Amino acid sequence: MFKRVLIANRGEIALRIIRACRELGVKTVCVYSSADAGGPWLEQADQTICIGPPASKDSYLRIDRIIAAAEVSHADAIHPGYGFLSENSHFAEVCRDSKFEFIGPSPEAMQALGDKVNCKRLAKAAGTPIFPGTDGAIEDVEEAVAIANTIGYPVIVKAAGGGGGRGMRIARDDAEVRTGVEQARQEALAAFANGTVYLEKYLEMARHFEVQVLGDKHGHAVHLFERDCSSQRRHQKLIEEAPAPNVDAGRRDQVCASAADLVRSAAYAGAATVEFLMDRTQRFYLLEVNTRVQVEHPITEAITGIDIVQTGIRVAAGEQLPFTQSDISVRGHAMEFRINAEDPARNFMPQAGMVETYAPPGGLGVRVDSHVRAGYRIPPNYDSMIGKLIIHAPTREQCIERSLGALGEYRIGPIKTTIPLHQRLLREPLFVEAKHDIKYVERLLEAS
Ligand code: MV4
Repeated sequence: MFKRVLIANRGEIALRIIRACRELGVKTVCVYSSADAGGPWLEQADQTICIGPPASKDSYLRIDRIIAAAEVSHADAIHPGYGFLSENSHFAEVCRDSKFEFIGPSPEAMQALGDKVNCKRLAKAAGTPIFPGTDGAIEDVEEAVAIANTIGYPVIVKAAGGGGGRGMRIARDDAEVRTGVEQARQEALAAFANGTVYLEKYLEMARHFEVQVLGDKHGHAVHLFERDCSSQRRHQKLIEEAPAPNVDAGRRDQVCASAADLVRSAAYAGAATVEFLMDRTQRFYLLEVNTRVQVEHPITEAITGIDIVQTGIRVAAGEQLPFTQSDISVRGHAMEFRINAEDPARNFMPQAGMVETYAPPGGLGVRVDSHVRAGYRIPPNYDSMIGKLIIHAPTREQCIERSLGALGEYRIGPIKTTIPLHQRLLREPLFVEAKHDIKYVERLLEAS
């Protein structure tokens, strides 16, 4: 096991990683920006090092300064958390070259799955279900038009290097394919210097279904079942739940197993999430693979009893996965509510500033992962998530009731948060009956 882990992140996920390291007897070094000086999570680290000014590009994204901090503190591994450098294969490579273990996949596995064209090729070989579309990158636009006519409209043009909705164009006829390919290519070139685009069938109404996977360095990979993340607005998730409601056990086991097969085929070590869209008939189609621990990992921890962050650190240190697929089962139902310092009544405007009141809920099946306390000043420089409420109960119905209770207990002020929106969504018949889809939150917000 490692002696000292450097955490290249901030806020709740830095705290989550500190807690996992503590249980493993591993010392922690937290890097921070000047905007985060005095951050409550830093008190929990064994050592802290300021790496620069508030802007992420001058601190949490500065590979040279993070490596320097790892050197002076004699860390032996680096945990990237989520966001920032977590899916940057160059960073993973620099860590390896500098003799620090990157807690996550090898740069090769990260690249193989992070490139969507290559990922789709691996998925096809592994038997993971994919959308019909171009076989690889579009080289000739007229070939793409011909394929669009074969699979039928609508289609979508996507960037191989994209993600989270960037570099996508929906096309409903031949002319839109021609312009869509050009626009997606230009946008992708500008955003991530990779103009590779591909085309696939566009699914109008769908649910977002994602499979949690863990791999080790000994060729093993297992899945920890799935999460439904359909409650989102502009690609920002609001509520996630596990397991996905209203999915037949047979289809679910099949797609989850195929997700584990995919990451195993890439010799992947660490935590990964394989994202799918699910249509009305419970057919699944691969979207992309996230090569990091995700914000919503705790709901999977709740229903499986497996510590995902601890297991990620163990496998990075060379240990074998401490369980096999048949050891893993689902108990109950869990939901996560992202508590964002945003005002839903004012177009989700970020709310920086002083948290004067902070009183989190408690009780059976209630977990709060947050770095915030009364007297904490939210800096304006980073994402607006100030905590996560994770609720576990025996059934989905009980989970909704327990969630309403806990959200009602949660006191944060005077800054506005997403708590009232969550309370509203939990009373929304479409959500309660699990007949919602990826667009229902936006439709609901537009209608009111
Ligand atoms: C799609 C799609 C429909 N059909 N691909 C959006 C972000 C990126 N991860 C992929 N995305 C989508 N890809 C096909 N072939 C619809 C979306 C999509 C979406 C996916 C998941 C969660 C929310 C979404 C919101 C809008 C569009």
